Amino acid sequence: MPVERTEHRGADELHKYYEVYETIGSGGFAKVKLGRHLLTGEKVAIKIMNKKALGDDLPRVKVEIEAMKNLSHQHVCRLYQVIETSTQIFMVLEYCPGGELFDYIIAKDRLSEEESRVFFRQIVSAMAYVHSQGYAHRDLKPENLLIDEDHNLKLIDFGLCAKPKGGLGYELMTCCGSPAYAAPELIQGKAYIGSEADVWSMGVLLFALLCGYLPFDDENHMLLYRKITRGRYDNPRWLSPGSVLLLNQMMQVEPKRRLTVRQLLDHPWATKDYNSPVEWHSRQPLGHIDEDCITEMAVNMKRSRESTTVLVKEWRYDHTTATYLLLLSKKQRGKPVRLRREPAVFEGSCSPLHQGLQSREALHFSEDEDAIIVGSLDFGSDYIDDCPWVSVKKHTPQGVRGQPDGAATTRLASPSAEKRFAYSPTPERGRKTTPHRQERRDRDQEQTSENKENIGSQEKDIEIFALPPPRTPVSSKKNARSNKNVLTTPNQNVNGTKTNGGTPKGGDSASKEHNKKRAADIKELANIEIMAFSPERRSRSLDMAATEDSGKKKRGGKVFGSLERGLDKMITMLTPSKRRALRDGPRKIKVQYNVTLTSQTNPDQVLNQILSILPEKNVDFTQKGYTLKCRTWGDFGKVTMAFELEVCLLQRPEVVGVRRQRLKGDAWVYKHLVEDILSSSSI
Ligand code: H91
Repeated sequence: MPVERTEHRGADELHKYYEVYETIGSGGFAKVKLGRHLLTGEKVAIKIMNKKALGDDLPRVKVEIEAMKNLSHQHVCRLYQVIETSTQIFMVLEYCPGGELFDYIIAKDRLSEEESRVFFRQIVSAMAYVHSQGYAHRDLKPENLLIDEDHNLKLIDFGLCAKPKGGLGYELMTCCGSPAYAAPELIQGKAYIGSEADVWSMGVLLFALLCGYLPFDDENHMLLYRKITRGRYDNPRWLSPGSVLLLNQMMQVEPKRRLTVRQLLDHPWATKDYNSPVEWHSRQPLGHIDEDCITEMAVNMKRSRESTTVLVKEWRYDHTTATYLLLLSKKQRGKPVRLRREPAVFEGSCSPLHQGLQSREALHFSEDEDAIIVGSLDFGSDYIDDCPWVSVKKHTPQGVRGQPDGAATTRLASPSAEKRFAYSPTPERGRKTTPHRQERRDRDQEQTSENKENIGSQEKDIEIFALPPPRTPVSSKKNARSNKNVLTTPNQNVNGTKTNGGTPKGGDSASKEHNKKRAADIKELANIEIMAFSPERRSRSLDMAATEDSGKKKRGGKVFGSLERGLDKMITMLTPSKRRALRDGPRKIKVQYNVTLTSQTNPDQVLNQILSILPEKNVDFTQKGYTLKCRTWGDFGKVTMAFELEVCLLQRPEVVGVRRQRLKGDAWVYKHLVEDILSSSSI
C-alpha cells in the first residue's frame, strides 16, 4: 500500500473521531495536543510522535503503549486509543488540565505537609497498583505526575518501565531514569529490584514536595552520584520529625532496609488525619464491563448489547475502546452516559475528515460541557508540525453568543488579584550577582540536620567515582536571597485564601471537598482559560490568546525614555510581521502560576532587560514580539533545554509579568536557569 494512503488513514482516523486543537506541551520526541472526542464531547490529550524522529526511542514508545494498555487505575493516566501509521504514532490519553506536579510545586515554592500527604497518598496508591501488575516505573519524578481537573494526580511516562519475566522480585540491570531520582544501586550499575528503586525515587519526590528542591543535587554528575551513593542529605528545619523519619526510611542506601510500598500504605505519616490506609485497588478494573456504557454504545452503533460487549472486551485500543472508556469516565464523574447520535462515525462510511468537520457544528452537550479548557499556546512548529495531518483547526471568530464583539474568552473571576499582588514576591532590584543553585538551600537550611541514618553498609562504595576539581564557593547568604521565589506565585487561591492543603479527615473520600476547592484553584492557577464550547469559541483559543486586549492600548501620551527610543529603533529594523508583533504590544493575561510578577509597568523595559541578560547566560533565543523562544546547547550541538519567556501585561494591577514555559530539558535545571535569568534581569 502506498505510504500516502496509509498516512491519510491514520490522520483521517484521528480527525474522524477527534477535534485537534493546539499544542499543550512537549516531551522528548513527542508533541502533545489538546483534543476533543466527538462522540462523548470529552477532552483528551493527543501525544503525537514521528517514528523517524523517534529513532532508537521507538521501542520505548512500544513499551509505554503496552504498559498503558494493561494499567487502569484512578491515579494512572488512561490510554484511550492508539493510531499508528507508517510514519506517525498517535496516543489518545486522559487529559490533565492541571499540568505537571513539578510546576505546581515550584509555583508554591514547596507544599505544606498536609498537601504533600494528599499527593503522596495518591502516588503510593498508583505505585502499589503498578507494582501489583508486575511493573516498575523507573522514572518517578514530579514532571511525570500530572494534575487532573479534580486536582488528583495521574502518573505518566511508562517508557522506561520494566516488567521482569519472573515477577518484580527479579533483578534488573538497565540504568535508566533521571539521575537525581535514581537509587544508589541503580547508578552504581548493580543489579537491582525495580520496586525498591521506585521507593527511593518516591522518597526523593516526597522531599521535593515538602522542600521545593532536591535532596541530592549537583550540576556535576559525578558529584551528584557521590551524594546519592552516600545517601546524605540535609533536613530543613521546617520538616516535622515524622517527615524526617519517613524520608529517612525511604531513602535508605541499602535497598533491603528501605520501606516497601506495601509498608507505605499504612505508614503513620501517610495515614495521619485519614485514619485509614491508602486505598490502592483499581476503582476501574479492566475486567469489569459497565452495562450502562454498553447499552449506550449498542444503541449508538445499532448493535446488540452482546456483540457490543464482545467488541469492547477485545480491548483493541481503537475507537471502540476510546468511546467505552470515555463514557465510563463520564459516568464516574456523574455526567450523563450519553453519546452523540452519529452512527456513521462508528461505521466509517462517509468521508471521515468531512465527517469530523461537519459534526462539530451539530454538537450539543449539556451542563458543564459547554466549557473547554484551553492550555498554553502553540508558538510555531517543530518537527512534528511537518505532519500535515495534525493541524490545529483555526476558525475566524464571527461573534460569540452574548458577545457580539467576538470577545470569546470568559475570564475566570479573580477577586483576589490585588490581594495576591500585595503578597507578590517582587524580585529585588539591582541584583547583579549570579545566584547559585545551592544558595537558597543554604539560606533555608540555616537550621538543617543532616540525615546520616540511612547510610547503612554501602557508604564505602562511594569512592568508585573520580572527583572533578573543587567547585567555586557559593555566594554569600545575602546574595542567596536574591533569587528566592522568583518563580513562585503567591497565595494562589482565587478567593485569596491559603491553598496549602487542608487537613482531610475520614479517609480519601473526605478529601473530595478539599480536592474540589483546590480543583477550582488550579483552574485559576494553570495556564488555562475557560471558553464556551461553540465551534467559534473552541478554536479561538490560539488566536484570541495571542491578540487579546493587545494592540488596543497605545503608549500614546507618554514621553519615551531612552530604552524605549532604543527599542523603537530596533523595531524599525525588524521585518513587518515582527514589527507588528512588537507594536501591538504584549498580551494581557491574568495571574497564573507560571507567571512571574515584576514591579515594573513598562513591558519594553522588561523585555530589553531580559534580552540583555540571555547572552550572558549562554541562552540562544529567537524573538517573536514579546515572546522569546530560548534554547541552551550542550556538547555536540544538542539542544539541552528549550523554553519560552513571554513578557505580558497583567490585568489588575497593570504590571508586567513574565510567563514561562518549559518545552524540553531537565525541570530543575530549567527552574534554576529561569530563576537566574529573571533575578539577574533586575525586573
Ligand atoms: N514531560 C515529562 O504539558 C516533560 C497539559 C497536559 C494535559 C496531558 C495528558 C497526558 C499527557 C500530557 C498532558 C499534558 C512531558 C502525557 C501522557 C503520557 C505521556 C506524555 C504526555 C509533558 C508533556 C506535556 C504534558 C505534561 C508532560 C502538558 N502536558 N500540559 N494533559 O507519555 Cl502517558 Cl509525554
